Amino acid sequence: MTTETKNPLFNRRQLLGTTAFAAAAGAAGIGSALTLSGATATAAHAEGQDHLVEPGELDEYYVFVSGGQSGEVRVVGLPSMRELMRIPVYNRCSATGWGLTNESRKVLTEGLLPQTREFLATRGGVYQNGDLHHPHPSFTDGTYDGRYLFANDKANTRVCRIRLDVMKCDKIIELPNQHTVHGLRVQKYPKTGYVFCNGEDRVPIPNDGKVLDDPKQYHAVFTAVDGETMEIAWQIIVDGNLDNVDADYQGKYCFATCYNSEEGVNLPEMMAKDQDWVVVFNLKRIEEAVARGDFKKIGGVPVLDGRHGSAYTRYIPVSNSPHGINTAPDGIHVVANGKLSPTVTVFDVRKFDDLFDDKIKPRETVVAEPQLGLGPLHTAYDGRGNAYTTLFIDSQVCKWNIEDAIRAFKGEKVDPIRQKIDVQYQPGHNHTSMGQTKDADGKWLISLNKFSKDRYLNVGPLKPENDQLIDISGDKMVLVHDNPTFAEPHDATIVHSSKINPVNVWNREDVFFADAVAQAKKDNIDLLSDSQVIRDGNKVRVYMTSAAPAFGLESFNVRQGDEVTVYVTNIDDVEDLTHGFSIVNYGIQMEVAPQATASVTFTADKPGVYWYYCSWFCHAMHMEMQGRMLVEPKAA
Ligand code: K7E
Ligand code: CUA
Repeated sequence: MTTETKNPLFNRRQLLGTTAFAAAAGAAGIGSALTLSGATATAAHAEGQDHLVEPGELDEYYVFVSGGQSGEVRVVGLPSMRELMRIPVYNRCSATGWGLTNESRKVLTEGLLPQTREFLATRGGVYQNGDLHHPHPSFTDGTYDGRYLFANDKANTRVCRIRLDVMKCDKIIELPNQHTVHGLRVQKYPKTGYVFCNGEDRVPIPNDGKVLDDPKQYHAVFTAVDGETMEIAWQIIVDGNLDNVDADYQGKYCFATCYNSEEGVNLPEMMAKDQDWVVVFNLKRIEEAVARGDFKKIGGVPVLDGRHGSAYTRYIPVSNSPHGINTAPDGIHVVANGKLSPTVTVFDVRKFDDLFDDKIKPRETVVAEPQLGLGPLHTAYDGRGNAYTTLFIDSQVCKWNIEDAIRAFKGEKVDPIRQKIDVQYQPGHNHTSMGQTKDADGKWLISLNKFSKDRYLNVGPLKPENDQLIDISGDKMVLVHDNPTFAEPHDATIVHSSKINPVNVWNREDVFFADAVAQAKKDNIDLLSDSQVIRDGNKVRVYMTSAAPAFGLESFNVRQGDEVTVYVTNIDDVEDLTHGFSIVNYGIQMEVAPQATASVTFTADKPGVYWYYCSWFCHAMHMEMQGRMLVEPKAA
């Protein structure tokens, strides 16, 4: 091993530098002339669509933004870029009690594999972290249907589902056989349907320590989850590491970018070759194989072999280490983004039938390969035939025309690049309004930038990310707004507000707190009117209502060592009248929204007087909305 391989950062700089330098010569001519300088962009501000949402007015779009390593999803209004809500998923949330309440712990634990449950038994029973990159809403017939949002956890190999009617996560499952989930997208047609989950790292299957430093025996796995049941539909083993994924608009194929075709375990090995590939999955063939039993059952789920030579997959060579892959709203074109190459590769999905019938070679599905600039990572669309690709190294968004890129590929003298705009700085994903559906409307683009550097007041060594709003409704892109964000948006989806219809008040029949309702029924308690303590051996169930400004119980008694479950039901039927329940010095806190029941279980191991109070401001007498838990000492 050389000294260089021991210092991957140094090596990466070197590698990026080399690629960057090589590509710069080619891209510079196109880039500089069309780039709006910072000064020009500011001057052009007035040209942009009005992005200001006046006080009292509502935004036109919801944006579901990933919280990256914070583990949550954020709901943002567009064009104002105001943060509207945070939805805890893989994180713990002090405000809502996510990770503390029985309802959230059920979601966090019921989908874990048995061995993980065992692993977490001495660690509080739940993972404390997650890394949520890709939030994607469910589709029906090529556009959003407002039912669910799905997202990956790169850190602990999980997939979640968020109900968009209540904006709460209702399912989290852990994927067997897989090591990390990175790319996640959903089936667009006829509906979701499948949630496609890219396994990034390669590990032995099973990963039980019998195989260690023998990378030849490592595998990456691609998983299709059934979005309705949140069960694994099937898995398929592939060659290489999977990065990002997308699906077609016909319901026939999905496709993933792959890096590390070398199957190396360090950076120089992973970068050795000039080419990696895009792998295309044939959904019909896979479904038929599952139906006729042509799979191995591993970890309780059907696993197919999709490595080179498989009937279920095709591998299309592209330049080394491609990153994002994005289907255009025309339903025909798919763009794989070069990352280390200054190019993007455009496929025509109509050619995939012939590819699988071996009538054409893999590269014959490529219809364009424009050179855009340095570090192309992700591409978005305006529904008018234009694509917008982030250039990570150049800190730009490049607008280019798909048809012109196809003509140029055929040898015509035409420049597909329409404009480059500077963004601040180093963009990862970018997104257009409704741009990941057939209803792309071409009004707005957000560029999710990894570095903000000097764009905001200095907040110390850790800086915010910078999400920028760009008006794409006219011929020219115009930067209109900077929005700082905390760790760390990767991906987002911009959904027209007409597609989402959340409720204001919980339905008492909701399954989210059905366990509490069932237990109350057994205890002969009417949650909407009764406040009562039920002792059941050393288990104590405390039922109380909350109605501004009072809990149904002024106090309750338990004994030291009791296992106590407190059920709080918010009987206020008023929009936005949320109560909370917090027990001082007991680490207990939960949100109880209108007409919800929330519950929490803990051991009363400290004797004494402990006040509980309402933690969400609800009334002029909110401070007085409190009571006492009296814990009798064991000796007494
Ligand atoms: Cu490009 Cu995880 Cu979608 Cu980050 S990924 S940028
Ligand atoms: Cu109830 Cu504050």
